[in-house]
Amino acid sequence: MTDNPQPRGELAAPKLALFGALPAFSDTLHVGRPNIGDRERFLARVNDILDRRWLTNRGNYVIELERRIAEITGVRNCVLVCNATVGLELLIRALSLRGEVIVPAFTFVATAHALQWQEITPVFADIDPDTHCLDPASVERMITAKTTGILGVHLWGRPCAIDRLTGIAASKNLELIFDAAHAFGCSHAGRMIGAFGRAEVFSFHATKFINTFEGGAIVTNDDALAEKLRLMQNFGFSGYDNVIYLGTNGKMSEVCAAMGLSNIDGMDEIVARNRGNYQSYQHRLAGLRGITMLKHDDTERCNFQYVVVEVGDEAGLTRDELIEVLHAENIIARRYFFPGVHRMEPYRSRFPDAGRLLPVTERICRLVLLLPTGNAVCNDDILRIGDVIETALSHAPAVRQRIRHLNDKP
Ligand code: T4K
Repeated sequence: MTDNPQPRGELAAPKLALFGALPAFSDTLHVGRPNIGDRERFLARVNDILDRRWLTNRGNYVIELERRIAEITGVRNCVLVCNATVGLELLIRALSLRGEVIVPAFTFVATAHALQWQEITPVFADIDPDTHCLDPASVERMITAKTTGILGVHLWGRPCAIDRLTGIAASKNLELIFDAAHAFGCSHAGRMIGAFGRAEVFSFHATKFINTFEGGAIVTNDDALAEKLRLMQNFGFSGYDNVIYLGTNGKMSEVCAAMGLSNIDGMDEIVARNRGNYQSYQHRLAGLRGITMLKHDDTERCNFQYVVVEVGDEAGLTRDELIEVLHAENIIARRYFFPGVHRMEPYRSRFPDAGRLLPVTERICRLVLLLPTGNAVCNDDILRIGDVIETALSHAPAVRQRIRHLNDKP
């Protein structure tokens, strides 16, 4: 018995929670469930931290994690920070960016906020419909006399059009930096992400491929820039009692670094699990009308941290209707990065018409759906998620009618 039965004489009810069936999952399944590496190794490191009573301020684990990240990315300098947002803010400030910087609007809001926080205007360029990353042609159109830089985002771990952006930045004398929050462990043209532009910033937030609870890293081959970032991240201290620069507190703690090291120890297994999940989704969703999965380049390294699906018109249900179906089944799919940063404050008040210049961003914001993956999700879960999607699509008119009915409820 449902608490809100389908009206009589309506379309036949499919077996979905929206119609009163038991949800497909009794526990909720999340996008961004943290990957947890080797628990014992992590706890051993925590014990060591407690024994040594060295909790933060560039302890052994921070130094070791910086070394490991520099090694993995093949970049000379790694500066760990408390999160990627602060990492971006430090980098933008260290490079003395000002005026306008070109960014995508299809990104997490932190990319634009990091600029605006320093009173730099983020100017939104459109994205490529296939990669969801900055469209270089749109970037070129957005350059003005006030532009000082380009901040690309390797969304979903897919590299930006790095070569074309590098060419544009060089020809216009602009700084080029990357928000690589999603792209640790990914490569472009055989080189690891981290090595491009003047510097790149990774996120190690709990929801990321490798997490340090909260955390991030700035990586660069520019030694002078790294030195400056190190000072800025630690109040400008150069040794005891000697402050030589304006700084803030952007440090990572030892326990966070210990978590990062334990996750990096298990990095290959995390990638293997993510890749397996990605392939399972590919098989299960293949042939479902209107459902397209974002592809990765097989010749490059990828962390497969995000399973990104577009729900096209042919699906018979909108992305938002499908989300309602999934949430009722306790599958907490997400519509990242809806509605687009240009439609969030303070940007939407300042540039109310920005969307007119961002047709691809506007369309992709309506279509994209992220499905749960990571080491908390197994093959059976994916088959069940596929069943839910297939059932919903094959009963699209009834599902749509049911959603309207539920939403009309007084
Ligand atoms: N640039 C880009 C392109 C980014 O995507 C991000 C962060 C940044 C920059 C900034 O990096 P950080 O400064 O954060 O290092 C989440 C994350 O908070 C955010 O870090 C991330 N991007 C973004 C894509 O996702 P929300 O608002 O979606 O978080 P929330 O609380 O809804 O969590 C997401 C899902 O993860 C939920 O369904 C629950 C699950 N979850 C989350 C946490 C924290 C867990 O299962 N366990 C957990 O501990 O932003």
